[in-house]
Amino acid sequence: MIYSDRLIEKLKNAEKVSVLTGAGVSAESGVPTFRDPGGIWEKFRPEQLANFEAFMKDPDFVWSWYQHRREIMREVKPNNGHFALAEMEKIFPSFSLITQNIDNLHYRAGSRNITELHGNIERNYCIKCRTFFHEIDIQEKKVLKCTNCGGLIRPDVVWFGEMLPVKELKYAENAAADSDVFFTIGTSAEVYPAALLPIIAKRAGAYSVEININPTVISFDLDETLTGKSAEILPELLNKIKEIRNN
Ligand code: BJW
Ligand code: ZN
Repeated sequence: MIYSDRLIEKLKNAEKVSVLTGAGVSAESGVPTFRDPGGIWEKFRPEQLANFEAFMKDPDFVWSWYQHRREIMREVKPNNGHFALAEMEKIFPSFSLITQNIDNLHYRAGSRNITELHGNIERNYCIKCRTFFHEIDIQEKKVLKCTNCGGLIRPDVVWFGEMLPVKELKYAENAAADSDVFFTIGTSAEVYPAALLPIIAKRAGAYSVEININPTVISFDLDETLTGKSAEILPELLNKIKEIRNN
């Protein structure tokens, strides 16, 4: 990993650190990303499946796709990138982990101050009466109906055209604007409004760092890019942080 002296200096003194994660942090756990070659969206564009109209048109199809992903997400384990972020939470006085992921892997790795911008695949709710259902039978390939009112049950995730959860987005925007260092990790930064967070942080004066295997549309707007796999870079960075903050 190649990093600047400036980043080390910033991390040595940082009190408030925030992180935005995307599908790339879970890639090495075996969760397919959205927009990389071989990702789940190769056959379907994200907009085709992750929207309410698609669900209403063919609920069984969209539901079975989420069930398939639930199976993957339950089988996989957090990787060293998730674990390193959980450790960092204990080091900095303020540490906000903002994620676009719905896969629970940050929580399973031990992170606690997590803000989920796009929901969580384990939560589901009835589109008619809004009753929540947490334990959904993983074998069930067909869409389930609400036991209260018979309405369709959908995953509690944010589809295109839907508002992000208001409290979570507000928290994320405030955290971004109030950070000494802001990391953008494993996201293509193509989906809004999450993609604005690194820009908000940068404009508010945070030292803004990207960790990704490839350049993204925002790379040039940020202060520094660490190129490589997050499950490799984050543990190295954690070791460095431990070293410099003990001195
Ligand atoms: C590695 C790696 C390794 C690989 N190590 N890196 C402004 C401008 C233009 C459009 C809009 C705008 N504002 C809103 C919009 C519309 C839309 C939008 O953004 N469209 C764009 C496509 C242009 N946004 C919305 O609709 C949002 N809602 C909204 O704005 O509401 C307000 C509103 C509503 C109604 C009327 C008016 C206003 C909602 C967006 C919801 C996104 N939902 C999804 C699905 C969630 C559920 C599910 O999972 O099924 O969220 S789409 C999908 O994309 C998912 C992800 O969270 C999200 C981001 O993807 P991510 O994580 O970045 O993944 P990838 O695959 O894109 O990138 C992976 C990256 O990792 C790559 O860069 C790799 O290189 C890297 N990588 N391996 C490190 N090992
Ligand atoms: Zn109902």
